Amino acid sequence: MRYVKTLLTALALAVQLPAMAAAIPVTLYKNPNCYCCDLYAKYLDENGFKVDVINTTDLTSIKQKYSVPEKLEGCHTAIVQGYVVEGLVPAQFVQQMLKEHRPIKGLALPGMPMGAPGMPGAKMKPLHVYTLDASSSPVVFGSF
Ligand SMILES: [Cu+2]
Repeated sequence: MRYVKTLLTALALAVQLPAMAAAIPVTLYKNPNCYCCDLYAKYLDENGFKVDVINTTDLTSIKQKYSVPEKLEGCHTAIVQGYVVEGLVPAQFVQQMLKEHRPIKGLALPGMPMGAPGMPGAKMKPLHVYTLDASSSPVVFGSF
């Protein structure tokens, strides 16, 4: 029994260490009353990121500061390696953008659609992640 316990501990460490080493820092600005943002922060933490949550009741000025267009607004705004990640964008798209060093300002998943990371329920239809770019109308970066 003791051996099994030691083995399990060793396995758990082996699984955790690489993920911790590679964790990408994220600063996430959210309203203290929005619960899906907390679940989304937890989701990012479990998917290769290390999230620093900052509660604020003045998200409007954060969105203005990072020039998030009104039609692309989500319930929180996150900053990752100089990119803006607006709303409940799946981790895979954030990782893809970082890996490919995309020449965009960031990504956005507008609103709080069901089935997005941090939101309960099933998707009603495919959800689209848009590029954040002040110069042009939104372009679909990816769908899920
Ligand atoms: Cu939220």
